[in-house]
Amino acid sequence: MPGSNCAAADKVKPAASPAADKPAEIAGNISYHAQYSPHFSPLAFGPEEAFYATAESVRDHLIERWNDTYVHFHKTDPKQTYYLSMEYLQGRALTNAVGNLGITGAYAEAVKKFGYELEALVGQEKDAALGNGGLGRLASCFLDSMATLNLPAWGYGLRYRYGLFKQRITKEGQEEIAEDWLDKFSPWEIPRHDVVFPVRFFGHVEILPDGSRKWVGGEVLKALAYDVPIPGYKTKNAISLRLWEAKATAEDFNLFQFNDGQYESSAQLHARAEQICAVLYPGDATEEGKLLRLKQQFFLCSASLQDMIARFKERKADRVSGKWSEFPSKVAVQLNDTHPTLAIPELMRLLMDEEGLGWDEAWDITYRTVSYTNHTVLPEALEKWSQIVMRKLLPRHMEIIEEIDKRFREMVISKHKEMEGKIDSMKVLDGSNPQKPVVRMANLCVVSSHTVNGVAELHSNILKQELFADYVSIWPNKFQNKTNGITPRRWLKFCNPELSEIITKWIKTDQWTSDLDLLTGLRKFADDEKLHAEWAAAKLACKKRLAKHVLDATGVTIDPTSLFDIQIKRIHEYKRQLLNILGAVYRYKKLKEMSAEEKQKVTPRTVMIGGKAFATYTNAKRIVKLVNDVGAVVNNDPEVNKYLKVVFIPNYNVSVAEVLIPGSELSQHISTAGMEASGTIAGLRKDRENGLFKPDPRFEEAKQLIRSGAFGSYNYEPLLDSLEGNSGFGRGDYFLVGYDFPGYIDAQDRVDAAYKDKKKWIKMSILNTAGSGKFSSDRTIAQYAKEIWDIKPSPVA
Ligand code: B1N
Repeated sequence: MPGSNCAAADKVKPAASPAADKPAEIAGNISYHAQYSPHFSPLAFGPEEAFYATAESVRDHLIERWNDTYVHFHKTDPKQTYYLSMEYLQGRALTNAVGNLGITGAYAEAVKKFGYELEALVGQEKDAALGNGGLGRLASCFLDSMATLNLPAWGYGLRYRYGLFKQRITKEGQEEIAEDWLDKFSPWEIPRHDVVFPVRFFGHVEILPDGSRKWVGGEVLKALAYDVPIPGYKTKNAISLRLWEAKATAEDFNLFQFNDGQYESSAQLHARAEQICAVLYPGDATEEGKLLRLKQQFFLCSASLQDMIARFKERKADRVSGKWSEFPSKVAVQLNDTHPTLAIPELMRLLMDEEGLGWDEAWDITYRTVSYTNHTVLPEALEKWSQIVMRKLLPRHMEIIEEIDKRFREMVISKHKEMEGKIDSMKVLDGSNPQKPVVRMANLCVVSSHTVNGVAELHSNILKQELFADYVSIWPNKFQNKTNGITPRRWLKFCNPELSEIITKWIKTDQWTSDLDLLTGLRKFADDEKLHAEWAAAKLACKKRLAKHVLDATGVTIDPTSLFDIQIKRIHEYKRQLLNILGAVYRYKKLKEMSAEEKQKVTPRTVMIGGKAFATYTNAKRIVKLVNDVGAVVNNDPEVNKYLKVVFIPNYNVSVAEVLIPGSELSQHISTAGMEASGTIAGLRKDRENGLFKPDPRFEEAKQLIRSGAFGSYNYEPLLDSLEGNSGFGRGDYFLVGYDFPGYIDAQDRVDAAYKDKKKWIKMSILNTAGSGKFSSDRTIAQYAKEIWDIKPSPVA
């Protein structure tokens, strides 16, 4: 019985080797892990113990494939891509692993022998939340697609001890709690005691007798690899997500000091090593916080590049002594935003100072190896590092960056005289403020990469026409677009089995899971009444599951037949959750003014907003508080709560998204145009500054209701103030909520009307799904492979 004091071995004979398809043998292997990979007392085999033993059993399958894939790549020596990212939002792994391996049914049967449902065990797993939002989840979807497409490709990241914080909602609003995802252990990672590299910080540069330069001194930490096998869907390939952990050595431990009772100073370097991988994003309000983030970035870059070079050498004996010109035809490095930019000077340093190459050869190799993805044009997200800090922490890299900058400027003057006037904005080093000279990381990336890409058609056009326009005249072929995508396995097949089955049934194939364009096959059934009935039933099932989650997480009961309106993403003023909640406030006010008869005609709606606010981002936290306060009033108002509920979904993360997304009917993506796209925004802001903007009375009504105290006495004045006045960042309605409010309300009225026409709504839903094939990350990754990396599928036989 679940949770009883009954050891696994009492029930099932242990078996050391896993058999993929026979539930009895799988159960034996689970039992084996419960006994021989013990982490718990043998007396209990509750859901938690059962989860860990099951995960370890699944891991056996993963390790087999992962080893085979490594050996296969070693023997065939294909060109390999390394994706460098400070973030991966992996979420849970069990459902995905058994799903990709095609052994879900067998494992579900097997765990029944212990009295468990697989879904119940799945819920035991903690999310691996080593990322913030879109950028991190994109990296995780990419890994799934790389493995599925049999591409020789790996991810590199950091093994943060604590993931993104856990969000708790209290009377005060958001509270952050450290997310201890490694509290017990992660069954999916394999510590690689054979993969260790030194990483240096601080120190100085020495000039050797032969004129070469060497970085010495400072402090040296060890980077230890943890491998997370990433299985492809319906393939034998499993690739690696290699996460680095920082360690100090025994030599760094001062036994003398320790014995002398100086416990803290005896283990100083150990403490500093622990800091590096402690958290995902150290608060950067202080100089220490900034330095730590830079250390993290360099740690990732240095360890990963040393590892790539070691593998390059490992694959062919004669590479030990060189053949460096071959490097770019064997290695592609993709920088996920500017966060791993230091890979550029670090590769230069390793090639010159460690391998003895000259500048020109090292530069040619680096340039042909590295490419860079830009994810945003938001000015405050474009990283700039203090030259002073950089020179202190990484003196040799600062020299190399200076040389890159100098050579770039010389190149422009000698080859593109017409661009000379633009050098100041294009160059890498910006010393315009002598007190605070900075390195512009995006410029360093553009200058040093063979390819730069944006992540959506519109965004890439802005890069070419605005942010990086000057570089386009120097390198017309450097800039590309790679429209983002998501993995259809996790985000459709596994999280929405109801809809998946219907799709497979109607298009008569399940191949859409690896060829999402096949969804166009739904189009010809868009008016079929039988499909409509099945489609509606599947959606209702997902909405009921979501309603249960909402009840469990918040205590609020929501009506599964109401329109589920969802906005889930990091809380940010530019993403405009404030526009959404002001819209809900306005809707509430109108409902209050309606007669009972008028209300009968209203489309009942449940507004759900979920997302985490950065711990020090005060206005974002005020928005969280406001959504909760509005919900508390609206949901408890018997006059309106049949027609409107407002719910803040706490602790939005990947596994919560897996419940929310299938149940969503209206997905709100209402960021200010121009924050991720172009347009006439500058003109609109000018209008405000000149007093030409006239706010819509409905906008004033909504704000007034909040000011009246209808949602409690919390001081929302600073938040509402940000929507008023005429100028300044964060004031003067910089994100144009007031400007878009009337259009937004009108659009929501059209949504209400459309939802009433059930037939039309379902048809739209079917056609949207049918047209979503392009947004598979398989398509995205296939394009990266062909158009940027020049790598080819290499399936394990
Ligand atoms: O990257 C996603 C896009 O879909 C989103 O539109 C974009 O906002 C997001 C600094 C970022 N851009 N920039 C970041 C993340 C962490 C950090 O420290 C910037 N995230 C995005 C995937 O392309």
